[in-house]
Amino acid sequence: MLLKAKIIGIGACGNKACIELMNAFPELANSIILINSTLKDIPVEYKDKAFELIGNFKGCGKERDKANELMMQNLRSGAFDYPFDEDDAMVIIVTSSEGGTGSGSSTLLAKYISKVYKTHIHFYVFTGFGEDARGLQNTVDLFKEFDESYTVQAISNSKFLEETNNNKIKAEKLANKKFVEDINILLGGTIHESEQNIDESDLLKIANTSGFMVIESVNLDKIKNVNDFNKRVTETFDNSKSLNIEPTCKRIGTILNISKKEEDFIDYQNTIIKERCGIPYEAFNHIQTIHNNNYMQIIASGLKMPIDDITEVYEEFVKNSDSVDKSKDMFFQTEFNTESGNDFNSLSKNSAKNIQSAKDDFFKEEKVEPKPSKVIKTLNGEFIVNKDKDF
Ligand SMILES: Nc1nc2c(ncn2[C@@H]2O[C@H](COP(=O)(O)OP(=O)(O)OP(=O)(O)O)[C@@H](O)[C@H]2O)c(=O)[nH]1
Ligand SMILES: [Mg+2]
Repeated sequence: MLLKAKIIGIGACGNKACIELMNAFPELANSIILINSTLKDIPVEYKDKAFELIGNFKGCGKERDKANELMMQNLRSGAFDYPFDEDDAMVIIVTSSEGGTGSGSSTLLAKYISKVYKTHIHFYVFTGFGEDARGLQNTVDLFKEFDESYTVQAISNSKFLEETNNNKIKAEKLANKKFVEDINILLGGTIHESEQNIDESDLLKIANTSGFMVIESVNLDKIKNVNDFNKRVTETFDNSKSLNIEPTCKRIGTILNISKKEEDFIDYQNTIIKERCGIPYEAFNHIQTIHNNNYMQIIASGLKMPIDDITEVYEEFVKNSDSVDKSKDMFFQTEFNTESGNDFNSLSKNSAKNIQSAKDDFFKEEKVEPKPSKVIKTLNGEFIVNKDKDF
């Protein structure tokens, strides 16, 4: 792999997805950390990679507040810390959005790592099947807590249901497989030396761009001509498992693996990709010929956050539960300025001697008590804070 990263899977979903990753790429084992509020579901052979959050709860029962509180206790006491490595290009935090532990504790951990160690944060989120108000609320609340500096990828478990005959377990497994493929692409595992190279710093630029990211892989097996190529790219985006994107990307990387005899069948203008992802500020194209395996992998970054999807989740949530404060609709606004393009690594890592004071600052700013997350509108128009009872 070209890039080094720590990959932290939090909660049951994050744990399972990262175990899949470890099985597929054993060389990543030392970079993977599993965190949960209970380790009972983690198979014994992976327990040495796992950390159980110390506290009063074993499982957070979909309660994000409890998870946040647990994470704060563990960070504050030093029971858990990010094993800082200045060679890490990023920390990838892997979690479901609908559960408690992963959804609720991951954003605090991200904030801590970002503030104290100044390492870039990449979220990989699995949205669920949207079956209950709590899960929908957790999804909206998770997205609201993302910082604009993060890179965020999100794929939807429910988009895999069609190909599994509505079998949810199979859908989750397929989503995990997609995650494994994406991380391999993101970290440069599919890039081989060639004449048309994406190098480490190109990939770092693409990967560390703030905003939403999609990774797609187009199968170019037995491709016939340019029309066929464009058709396959179109189908890939139509069948994307990502939350929906708008054509607003800042950077695109493509990794084209094509045999000599089929290299004239490619649309090197990337017309469809630009239609779907936007005109990038910078494009990086890699071309290689490895065996007879024809494909194009696409990483588009700096996209606007998928506000339409999250608004839809929110509306579904409102339908499912009465009298919820409308201010929850306020999703952060990503601003797209015409940046200079030199900011990709502006987050220079913290030096060891600054880390303790950064920790002190972090804990001073952060309240120990979790913020109450439910605000209910009363008949006379006042807002009262309601802790957990109604949900
Ligand atoms: N893609 C995928 N999704 C999963 C997997 N396991 C659970 N999920 C999804 O995760 C959501 C439930 O969240 P979990 O990750 O189980 O919850 P948790 O973070 O452990 O939190 P609590 O148990 O509520 O404290 C649902 O939307 C599930 O569909 C998995 O292996 N892969
Ligand atoms: Mg759990």
